[in-house]
Amino acid sequence: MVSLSGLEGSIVPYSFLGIQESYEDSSYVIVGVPYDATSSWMPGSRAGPLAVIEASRYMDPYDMELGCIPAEAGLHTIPELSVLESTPESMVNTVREAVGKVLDDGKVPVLLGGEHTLSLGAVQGAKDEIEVYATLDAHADFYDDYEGRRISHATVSKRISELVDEVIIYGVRTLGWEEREELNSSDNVTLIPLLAREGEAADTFLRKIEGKKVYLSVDVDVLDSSVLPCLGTPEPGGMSYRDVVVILREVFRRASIVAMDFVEFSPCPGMRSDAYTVARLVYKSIGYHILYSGKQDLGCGADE
Ligand SMILES: [Mn+2]
Repeated sequence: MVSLSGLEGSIVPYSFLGIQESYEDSSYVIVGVPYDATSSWMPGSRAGPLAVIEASRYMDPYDMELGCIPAEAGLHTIPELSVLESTPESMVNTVREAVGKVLDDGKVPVLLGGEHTLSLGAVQGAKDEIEVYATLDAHADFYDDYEGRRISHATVSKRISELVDEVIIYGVRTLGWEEREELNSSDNVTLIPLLAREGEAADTFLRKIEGKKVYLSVDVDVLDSSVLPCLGTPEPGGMSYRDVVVILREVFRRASIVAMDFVEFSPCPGMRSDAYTVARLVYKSIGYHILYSGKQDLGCGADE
């Protein structure tokens, strides 16, 4: 019999950042949603959560920009939700229940996709606590139905607009004609194209969320496809990593983020750097949340 007891302490858990605080003592709960059944072009985002978690295990918990260790707020990674074979409707229900439970327990859900559709379930679970659904996305995801589906990665913002008071979509750089028509007849949705005049688009977006309770969805295809090539629906002309981090910091500074997700990352075989980029965005977001929510005093931002 090989004894594993002596190995304790030398085993890095398969959890975000390789850290596994108890659920009870954690402020942030990482929830992987390995689902890509409605992806129209390239499926593969089912492997996103695991790739991001694996890459995150090689990231230093110290955040140089903030001068603190955000992980000290307590990170807990739950097992991936069992949704791989689910219908979109049943995946959405599973996500809704998970997010509702984490919020009821007074913690912040951090979801890793998986396709964008999961945001519908997450918003359902967070509905009573949010005023605004804000998303960074290259796409509007505003079809009323897509390929015969009402619940799909391409209809998710439209479905969410039927649930919440206000939807703000920032970073869009491609739009379907039918989406344009749908947007014109929706009065609670603001679409802010990335190609609006330099600086102006970001200001408009940030003004819109100022002081609000927000569900934040980061579709990582808002990044330029040269920065992050492994995506379900890549689109050139996007943001740099630096652009996104600067915007995210302002988002967390100005709004109260109730829950968040990072979706549509679809790992390419052999490519590791982009999984790490997504992991870094997730951890940056947790750090900014700690800095501006003021719930923990970990010394974040003290040197600034
Ligand atoms: Mn997208």
